[in-house]
Amino acid sequence: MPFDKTAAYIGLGANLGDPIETIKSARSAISKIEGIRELAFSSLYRSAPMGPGDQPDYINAVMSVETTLGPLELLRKLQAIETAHGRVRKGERWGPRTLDLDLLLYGREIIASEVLTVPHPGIADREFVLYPLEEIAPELEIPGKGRLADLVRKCPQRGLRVIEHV
Ligand code: PH2
Ligand code: MG
Ligand code: MG
Repeated sequence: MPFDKTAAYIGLGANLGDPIETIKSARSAISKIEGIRELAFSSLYRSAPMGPGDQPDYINAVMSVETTLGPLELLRKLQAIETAHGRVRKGERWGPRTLDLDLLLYGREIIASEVLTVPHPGIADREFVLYPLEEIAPELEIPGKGRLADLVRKCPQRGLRVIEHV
């Protein structure tokens, strides 16, 4: 039986250990999940930490995939990859982490459940999400929040910069 494919967007972030290697390894792990095909991957960006300032800069990127997995199945797979990369959940809000994988968008769906909010609640005001997202999907419309290009224009860059083309 054929399954419907949905385009999903995933935000990748890391600021402990070797963040660049971790992001690359996570990309590869995500691409290998059964039921997922990578569509696009942004440049790697360096960004100042949002939240507590006493933590290293982050490396961030955004990828788009096509998937036959449902949103919760996809979330669970991403969480397993976070754990496999040494992620320890300490419950500190916006604290440092070896790997953070955020499900930013799942098709045009709006989801508000206890375990998953899509579009990601921070999507509209995070330069380290909006700019990489615009790089790979300039025409994107964020369900409930408007055109990506308009959100980018309203979001200061805060020193965000491209570090590597991959
Ligand atoms: N993630 C956080 C907290 N702060 N800051 C930047 N620059 N990039 C992130 O990905 C990030 C953050 C928690 O998920
Ligand atoms: Mg996050
Ligand atoms: Mg997260």
